[in-house]
Amino acid sequence: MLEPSDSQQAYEYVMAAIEISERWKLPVILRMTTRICHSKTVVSLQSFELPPAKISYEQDIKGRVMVPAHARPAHRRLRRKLDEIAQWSENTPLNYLVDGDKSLGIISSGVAYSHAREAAPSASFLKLSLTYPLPLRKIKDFAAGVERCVVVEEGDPYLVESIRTAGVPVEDKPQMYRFGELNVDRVKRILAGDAGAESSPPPGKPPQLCQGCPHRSIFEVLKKLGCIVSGDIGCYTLGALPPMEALHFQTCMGASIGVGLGLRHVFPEERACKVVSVIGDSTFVHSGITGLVEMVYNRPPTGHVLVILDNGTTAMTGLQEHPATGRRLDHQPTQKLVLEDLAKSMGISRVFVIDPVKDKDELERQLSESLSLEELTVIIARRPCLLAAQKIKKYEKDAKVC
Ligand SMILES: Cc1ncc(C[n+]2csc(CCOP(=O)(O)OP(=O)(O)O)c2C)c(N)n1
Ligand code: SF4
Repeated sequence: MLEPSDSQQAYEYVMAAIEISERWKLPVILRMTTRICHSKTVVSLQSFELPPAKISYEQDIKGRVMVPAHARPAHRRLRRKLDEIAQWSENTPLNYLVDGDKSLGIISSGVAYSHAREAAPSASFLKLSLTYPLPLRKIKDFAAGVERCVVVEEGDPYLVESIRTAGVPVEDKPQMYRFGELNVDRVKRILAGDAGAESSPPPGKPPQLCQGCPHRSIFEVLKKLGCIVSGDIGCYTLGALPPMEALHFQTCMGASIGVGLGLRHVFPEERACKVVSVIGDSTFVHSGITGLVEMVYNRPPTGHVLVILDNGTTAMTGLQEHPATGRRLDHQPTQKLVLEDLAKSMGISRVFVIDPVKDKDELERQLSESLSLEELTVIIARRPCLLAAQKIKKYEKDAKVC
């Protein structure tokens, strides 16, 4: 696992991760945390040696098919590789020392390192960028060479626990700093051993659905009908926040259907028939389809209602295309996955396509009727995202010209 501390390292470590991965044939995690992703620092571009354009293929069944007979030796290989990487990590420039005053040594990683450099500019540092497996000899030597050694890491105490387990006495941060992000002031307090109450941060502006977002009218209807809504991840997750508070569950991408079905199965009947699953079009294509198969295969006694919020794009992550838009990521036309045809092909007869803004009354009527029937219903609430609507029109026009 590699942990960058700023934009430059985020850029460079992509290539470092590829090199490690290619050399040891292992997946490498590039651990990006909130502040690294949401900050900007100057980046100097570098010329990297790219791997050969032509990939050669060699058959390696024992390495690529993990039946038990292959998995047992693979486990030994994995441990061997991790030992090798741990040895290599003792000398790689990814883990580096910053000379300073020996009265205070700080072991740090990720964005916490940048905060710590600012909080204690004259201290000695061991900056760990390869944080799994750890260079324990380097860490021991560093800790032995300073009077006081503090581990400054954001979040849960992974580094400090691993280092202490290896028998190296290091200072931890007080428990309160385990929660929330660190910043320069908090790191100063950690170094001062200050566990006193912190002033509360200024209230942030909570995110909201855009004014006029087509998702809004759907949540208004769901709320009006007193639905128990099993939701998913996308712009529409904001339907959970006040004043709407009309989305009641969200677990992981695609879980809305399975969770909704589970509720339908275990709730008493009068409550079960209020459960609705709500999922965005992109999320549905990504990992909701298996849930729809389950809905048909293990049908709850009260049936189920699924609403697919088809705004014609992947709004939350930046308006990307997906298989149900009929365009590839570069917006060029391709075969379109037709959501209503897919649902019908699974044997669901009650499939409706409704514009949730123009035909809001019809949406309410149809939802209300569907909740009263013990059947399987799929409602596709189709209306483009406000931010995507103009672009979609242009892509469609360009496609016609071609
Ligand atoms: C496993 C996983 N991959 C990627 C993401 C990032 N992500 C968040 S929302 C989202 C898709 C949202 O699109 P859609 O469901 O169409 O809803 P919209 O934002 O358009 O309302 C993605 C890919 C994630 N949360 N989880
Ligand atoms: S970006 Fe689109 S989907 Fe997201 S809140 Fe705004 S209008 Fe709604």
